[in-house]
Amino acid sequence: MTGRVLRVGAGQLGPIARDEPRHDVVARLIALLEQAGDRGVELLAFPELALTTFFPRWFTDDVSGHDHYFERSMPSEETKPLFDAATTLGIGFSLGFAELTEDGDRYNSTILVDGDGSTVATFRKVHIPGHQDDEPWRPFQHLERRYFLESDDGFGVWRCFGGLVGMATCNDRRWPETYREMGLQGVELILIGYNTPIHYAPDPGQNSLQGFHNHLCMQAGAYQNGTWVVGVAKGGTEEGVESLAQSAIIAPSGQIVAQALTTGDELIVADCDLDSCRRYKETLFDFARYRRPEVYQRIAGQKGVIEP
Ligand code: ING
Repeated sequence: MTGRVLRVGAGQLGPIARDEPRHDVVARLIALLEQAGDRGVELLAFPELALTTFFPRWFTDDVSGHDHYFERSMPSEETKPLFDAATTLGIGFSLGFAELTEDGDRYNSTILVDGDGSTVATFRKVHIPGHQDDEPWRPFQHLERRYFLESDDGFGVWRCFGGLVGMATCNDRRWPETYREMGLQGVELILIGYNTPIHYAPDPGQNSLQGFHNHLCMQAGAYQNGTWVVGVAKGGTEEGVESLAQSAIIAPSGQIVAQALTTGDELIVADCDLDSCRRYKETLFDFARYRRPEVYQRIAGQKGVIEP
């Protein structure tokens, strides 16, 4: 290792039951945090919606029917022990949670907290997959478009942990624009939590490819933008739905340097040399030298396909 090495962890979670109290989940998160402390981790990434079961799999007539899964403040009374433990250990972390704002807006959010306990930023998921209304033909729902707004904040990058850190959430990782938006800000580490059911009702033929697609999009995003990527799952069979685990830490080369072995609560760790990003940012992907935005109008200006 030569440069600015940041020891990063991914705190993968196994299933969270529908009625599992926040207190019990926070205890699981703190257990992972303590394992991370034993291994000298400086920044620990937790999954998307890490405090509760993936509730968009169930339809409620009134959208507020799931509001008990949302946080009205972060930290809250139930999550404060996690923040306190992290500050005591001097470990920064990212935590996915369902955010209910004072205005009554609902977002699929992730908070990034520095090692001294200060909040760096809160990211709100940009690409919201799934559907809006009950579709009884499905074995389970994916109603994120019913319960979460699409964030218009886009993708930020923050100077913290000795480098440039960004965030994305689950479906965001499937869109190349996600990585490039942060790549154009010089990002060196992207933290991505996900909850990904193996079964994809619109095309079950993709089920067997979920693991391949999961790593494909994150490895490509890492390589094409010269950045580290941490993908951290809530996996296992949660309320009867088999969800992808396979958390991974990916180098700017696109190589997977650490990967979860189980589908349960599991810590994986890697020493991320942030200076190694330059091997790609200053050669193949020297954006200032090689990119051609003057011929990319469609990417930013057009939503759907317009055939010739
Ligand atoms: N989950 C899924 C994801 O993008 C999904 C939605 C599932 C898409 C299966 C394709 C196949 O990983 C979330 N929470 O975005």
